[in-house]
Amino acid sequence: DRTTGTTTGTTTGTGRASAAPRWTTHEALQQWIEEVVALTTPDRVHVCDGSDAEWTRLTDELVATGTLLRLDAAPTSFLARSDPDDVARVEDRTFICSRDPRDAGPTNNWLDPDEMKGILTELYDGSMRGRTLYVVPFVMGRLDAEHPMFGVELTDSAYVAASMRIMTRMGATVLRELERAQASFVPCLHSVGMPLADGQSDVAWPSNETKYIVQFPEERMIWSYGSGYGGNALLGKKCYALRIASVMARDEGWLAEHMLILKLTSPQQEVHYVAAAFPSACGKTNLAMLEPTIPGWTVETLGDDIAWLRFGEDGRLWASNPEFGLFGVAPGTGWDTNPNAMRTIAKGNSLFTNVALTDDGDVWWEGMTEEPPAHLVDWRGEDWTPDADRPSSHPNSRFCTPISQCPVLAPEYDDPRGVPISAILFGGRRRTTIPLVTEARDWAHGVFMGATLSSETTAAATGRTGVVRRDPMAMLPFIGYDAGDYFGHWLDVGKQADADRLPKVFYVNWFRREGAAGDGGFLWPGFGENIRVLKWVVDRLEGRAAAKDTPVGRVPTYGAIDTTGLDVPEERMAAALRVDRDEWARELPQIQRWFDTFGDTLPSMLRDELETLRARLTG
Ligand code: GTP
Ligand code: SPV
Ligand code: MN
Repeated sequence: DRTTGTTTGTTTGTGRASAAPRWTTHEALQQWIEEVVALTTPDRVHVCDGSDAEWTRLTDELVATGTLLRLDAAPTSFLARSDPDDVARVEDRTFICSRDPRDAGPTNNWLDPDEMKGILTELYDGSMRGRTLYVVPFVMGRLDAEHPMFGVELTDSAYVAASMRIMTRMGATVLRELERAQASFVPCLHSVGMPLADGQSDVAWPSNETKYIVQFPEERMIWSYGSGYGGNALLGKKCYALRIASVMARDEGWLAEHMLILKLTSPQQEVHYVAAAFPSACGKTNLAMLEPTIPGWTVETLGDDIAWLRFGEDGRLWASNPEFGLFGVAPGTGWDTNPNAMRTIAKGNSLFTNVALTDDGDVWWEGMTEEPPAHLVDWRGEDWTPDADRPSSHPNSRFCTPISQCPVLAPEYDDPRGVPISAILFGGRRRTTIPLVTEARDWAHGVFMGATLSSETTAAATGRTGVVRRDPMAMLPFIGYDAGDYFGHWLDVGKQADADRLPKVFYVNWFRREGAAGDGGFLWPGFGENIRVLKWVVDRLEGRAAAKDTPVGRVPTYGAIDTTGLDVPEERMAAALRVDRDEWARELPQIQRWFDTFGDTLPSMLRDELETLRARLTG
């Protein structure tokens, strides 16, 4: 067939002049594939059509090579164990290679684009030897969008090709549309960086110690090398839909954000759509699929990780989820915390990575059930029993599953217009200081809340965990340009609409703990009980809930959060909602230092907000 073949004999000699196989009638794509083939010298090229037969072939091959293990208890799902050194996003190896270093800003790693291309071209030279190059034509968002957002990933990882089928709309229909329109696309080049010599047998998880995750914002191009894991390798996700898309959004007047989208229906049948930005592994998937604990409320899911927000003709911000699947944190996901995620993966067709294997051929991870099984094979492939002093699953182990299997998927997920957003929540993981919920006074104050958002680091990225860092709009690792300019863009977005059409902004913290140092247990039960906070948010939108003005914003008055049937004593509730002047006095210099890392790109409006906060706290 035209889409599969050996490249032998076509990559030597004079490049295009030789009889290169015709992979596509898309001229630029054909030429790019030829260039990559010539550079990386794969043994075969396969253009993915996205069919069921292809999925079967890919997963069969991955089982044969030992990358995947078919689950006896769930035969349409598979387990992968990664190399122990390739388990999360590598932020210190992630670069924004803008022409001018100033355009990468103080929060990104930068290298001159030509220099970076030199380094990577050397690494890519022959890097696919012995492997298949998969061509994955995909679209972020819908193919019937006004301007479909095309990408093509060239990867030497079958695991990545299979995962891309879950996470994006991809395959023959996308390629046909690309060809018909000769449309432009974001080129995404990916190699695990482990060529195979003649006769050399493969390992289960090929990768390279040297890793580079590189965005070229002006060229709208992505080059990734050395890692096969998650956001490092599934290039439609963080690299395209956030880093590159945030640059497009800046230029075109919209927003590409690290946000879940949910639909909330009140007992009075009022419908509100909420978007929420929490840093990695801080509760987006859980909130997006929340099962309410109070009667009459319904939550439906539209997205759990990425939202693209554009203004509608009505002057409101409309959000859509450009993804097609869920790539969720496994540990902590259980029938009591996130039953809808459990129901989603129970339907099969899922790839699990770095979780434990049960004796009857199913997956298990910490938090799935209260009691662990008596015996497991852990994520490294070693025997594990409950008395082991290490977790059975890696803290950043993941399930990758089609979003269409989510039993509470909102029908609007399939609406190309998206949904009009009533409220934006910012949230982080903070043991102290940040109240359970705070309402911003206005858009500028909301942008200040987002710009100063802070959270304890998690296992979603390599490096130390539990360290408080500023994570503006939960986008620190994903802003594709200068973060000061990004704040300015957020403020500009607010100027594009009437104030009463803009979403109201709230700041939430499910993770505040007992004790002055925040070293006790969680003050707030979280998970399904978070509906009580969402209820307060809706009641604020509808003008029926009480709030008191504090130096940091509006917090619920005593009793304004519905605690009916909830076993949280009054003092605990008060502690969760408390605005503590001493804690905030310690927060101020941290915010000041954060703002000082920006030069003149920090909008003066945000400095003004900081001075207002300072004055309110000391006044
Ligand atoms: P990414 O996919 O990395 O962007 O993460 P995410 O924001 O979708 O995080 P997710 O919902 O997967 O949650 C990550 C961890 O936070 C899990 O271990 C959850 O158990 C825990 N978590 C989520 N919601 C709550 C909550 O309301 N309270 C508490 N205490 N923990 C929560
Ligand atoms: C995150 O880290 O925010 C994720 C997982 O959603 S990854 O796709 O690896 O970026
Ligand atoms: Mn994420």
